[in-house]
Amino acid sequence: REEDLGPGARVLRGFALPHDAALLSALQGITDASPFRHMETPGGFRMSVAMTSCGAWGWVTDRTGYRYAEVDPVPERPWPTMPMAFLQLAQSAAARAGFADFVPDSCLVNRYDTGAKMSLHQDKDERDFSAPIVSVSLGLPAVFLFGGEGRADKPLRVRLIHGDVVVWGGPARLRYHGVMPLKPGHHPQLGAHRINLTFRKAR
Ligand code: MD5
Ligand code: FE
Repeated sequence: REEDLGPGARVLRGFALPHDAALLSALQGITDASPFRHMETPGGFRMSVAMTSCGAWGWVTDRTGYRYAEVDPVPERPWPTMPMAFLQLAQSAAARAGFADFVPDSCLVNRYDTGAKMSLHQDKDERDFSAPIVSVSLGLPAVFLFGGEGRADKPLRVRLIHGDVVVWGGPARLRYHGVMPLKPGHHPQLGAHRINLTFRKAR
């Protein structure tokens, strides 16, 4: 139930399954305080993925650019604290993949509704690329695009389902990646949605 997608990229199939109820319960607390919203890119496009964050730093985008912010601009309050269940899962997954001391200070929560997608991009807004990124898939399945070091490199397609965790580090940390448009469907816990928890060390 573990496979390397390439150097530095390991899938832990079902790793989050024993914790899914605790994760979803904690997520409700986060979205009560900092609701999902569709942010605007610097180029003026509305993102199809709805987002919120928890932890000291939340990733935001608006007409002025992409950045990490300590204050959620929607309620104009700090982001919700990272729940212990989130932190423990991220740390144990990172350790399992060989990153012993991962201390994320940010968890971006992405909600994909039918048709929502993420175009190929790199995660470059963090200060230290030596820390890995841990991503937890919940709800509907999605086809993840795992590209190369250049935008034009043909991506590998990886199906990620509820409970799968991927740890991206070392040589995979700056690879291009994206998510194909979400197919319609129904998940017993999340209905028509896919949720991805993206744990990062921002600062
Ligand atoms: C998602 N989110 O499924 C993904 C999971 C984002 C984002 O891409 O920026 O919110 S994180 C996937 C990731 C991170 C860092 C490196 C690589 C993949 N990679 O090398 O492919 O919503
Ligand atoms: Fe990304």
